Amino acid sequence: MQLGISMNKPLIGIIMGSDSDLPTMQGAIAICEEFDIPCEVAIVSAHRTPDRMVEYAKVAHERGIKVIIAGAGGAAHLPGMVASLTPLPVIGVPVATRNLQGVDSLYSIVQMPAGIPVATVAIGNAKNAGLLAVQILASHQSELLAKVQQYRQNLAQSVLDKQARLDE
Ligand code: RP5
Repeated sequence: MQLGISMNKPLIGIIMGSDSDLPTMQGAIAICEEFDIPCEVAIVSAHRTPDRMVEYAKVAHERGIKVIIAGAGGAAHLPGMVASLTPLPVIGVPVATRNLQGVDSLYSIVQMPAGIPVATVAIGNAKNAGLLAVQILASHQSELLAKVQQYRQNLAQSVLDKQARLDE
């Protein structure tokens, strides 16, 4: 199928319901780049292109994808529908909407009935979705696990640096 941006042998699939979700989803793309994880980016709408969604989700694991990050807004059924069609872990990103500020997206994604989980991050927090996807991959890759630990150390150091500037 014709996808959007795709690197060689992508391990993380980043999909979204509309190109209007892209600014939000950049957070996940940036994390893949930071950790040097090949990813693919595609617009896959659950209600506008349902056949494309089914096609994407059913064969993603056969193409070597290990984790899918799915962002959507409003009646955000994309992450749940994709999760129902793939054995891969799916991380949902609730995209903020104009009228309900993303509370609608959050509830649509987080309230999956038992049996088909979607790991849901905070409204608009695609960065955490990217980090969670990297950590899932890192659980069986020691080199990547070391990078995650280094990332955490850097976070801690940045707090200490801020404190040091305050103390000056
Ligand atoms: C959802 O509808 C998309 O995920 C997007 O967040 C929202 C609005 O889409 P557009 O009207 O901007 O294309 O399907």
